[in-house]
Order: sequence, then structure tokens, then C-alpha cells
Amino acid sequence: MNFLSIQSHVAYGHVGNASAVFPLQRLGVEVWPIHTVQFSNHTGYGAWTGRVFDGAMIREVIDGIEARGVLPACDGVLSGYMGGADIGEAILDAAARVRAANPAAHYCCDPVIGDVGRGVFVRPGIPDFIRDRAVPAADVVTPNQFELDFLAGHATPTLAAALDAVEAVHRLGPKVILVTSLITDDTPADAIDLLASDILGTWRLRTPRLDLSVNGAGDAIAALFFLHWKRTGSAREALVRAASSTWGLLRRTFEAGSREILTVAAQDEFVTPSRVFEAVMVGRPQP
Ligand code: PXL
Repeated sequence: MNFLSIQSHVAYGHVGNASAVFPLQRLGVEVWPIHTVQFSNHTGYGAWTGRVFDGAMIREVIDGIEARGVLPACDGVLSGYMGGADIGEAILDAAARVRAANPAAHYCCDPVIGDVGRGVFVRPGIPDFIRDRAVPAADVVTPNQFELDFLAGHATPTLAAALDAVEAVHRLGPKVILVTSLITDDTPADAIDLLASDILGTWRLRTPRLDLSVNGAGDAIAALFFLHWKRTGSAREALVRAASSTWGLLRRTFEAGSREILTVAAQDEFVTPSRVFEAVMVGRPQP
């Protein structure tokens, strides 16, 4: 399996490509990372150095890969934190070029916009670009609850509202959806829910809630979900594997009291999660 992974890069710590690339490699994927930014560290620290790249830079690197004649061997394009809307255009162009070279390739868009605690943390213009251009071009999307609400255009205080929102996102185009970090009035106080949805139905997976605040776990789970979906063809199976691995990663991070996720030290969780959660069907099959 070969993936193009187009997202941010940080030198210190683990978000964006610095969170997604290694778990994929650990699971046997050849990853072709293209960085949309290179920062010293993630923006959650409030201060960072480095710069945002531009669309021309992304296109140049894709041109070079295309010149090697290897685009037909690319099985998937994964995108995350975009930096600027021109980078978003370059990402969609890359996804189209890969699909033209390999009709069996898929595009997974992690619609990185913000989260419930921090609100929007990307540049103006990016949220609308993601909703209006990137999500409709994607086969798979992996919003957290904040991003789900934005994409669907309504809040999701109940499971029924969340299921409606998932349907609204399907109507934008994607066949497969993963919702992460979902808390509704149906979620116990000590738990957190995830939903996965495809043509066969919508499933919920519930894990214990860990009292920690870290960045980058969403980037890892999107990569893992996309890979496991590519390998199994099942949103339910991909949910079980990706959520179990990510929970194990977060449990190890919590126990260590680390501000950065333990992508390297907890790598065995990607292969053999220490605890495997089950998924239950909560919604009717999606058209
Ligand atoms: O995890 C999302 C993310 C990706 N890339 C960068 C970030 C963040 C979240 O803070 O700062 C650069």
C-alpha cells in the first residue's frame, strides 16, 4: 500500500505528518509525505516558529513524483491541516491526478478546522474551503464533533442530531465517515463516543474518557481509519481497529503525563492494541 499524506509537519512533537506517517509505516504502508507547513511545534502551545508553504510548492513536489511514473501505484491520498486555501486547491489537484492515474485510489480528507475546546484554529477561508470543495471531493472524511457540526450546519447535542449530521455529511459526497470525540446527552460522563458510517450502517464505539489534553491524536486516528478501511473495506472494522489503537496510544500518553502523544514509545498499540473495543450499530444504512 502506498499513500500520499499531505499535511502539516512539526519538528518537535507529533501532529500532522509527524503524527500520521509513523503509524502508517509501522503497519507496512509506504508513505510519501508532503508537508503543508513546517513548524517548530504544534500551535496548541500558543507560540511556534517556521512557515506555511504554498500551493505552488505542493504542486512542484507532486510534479516530481509524477515524473517518476509512480502515481499509478498510489492507493490513497490523505490530507489534514492545510495551512492556506491555495494549498487546499493543490491537495484537490493531487487527489484528482492520483485518481486519474489509479481509478482504485481513494481520497481521505481529515477536515482539520478546530475542536470543541479551542474553537477554529485554522486560517480564515479554510473552513469554507473544506466544506464546499474538499469534503465533496473526498471518499472518506474524519471530522471531530466540532467539525461535524460545522459541516452539517447544526449542533449535535443528542445522538439523533449526530446521526442527522452524519447523513448531512454523506449528502455532501463522502461514502465513509468517521466522527471522533463525540459527546452527546447519551454519552456517560466518563466516556467518549466515536461513530463510523458507510453503506452498511452507522456504528458507535465507546471508550473510557481520559483526562488529558493533547494534540495530534486526530491526525493519527484519521490515518489509521483510512488504512484499515482500505484494507478491509469495512467502516465498522476500521473503527474498531483505529479507535482501539488510538485509545491505547492516549492511555500510554496519559499514564506518562506527557504533553505530546507517545507515537514512538507506544507504537505496539498500532499493531496489537492492548484493549479492543466493540462497535454497535446505532443507525440505519446510508444510501
Ligand atoms: O492536530 C491538528 C494539528 C495539525 N497541525 C498543526 C497543528 C494542529 C493542532 O494543533 O497545530 C500544525
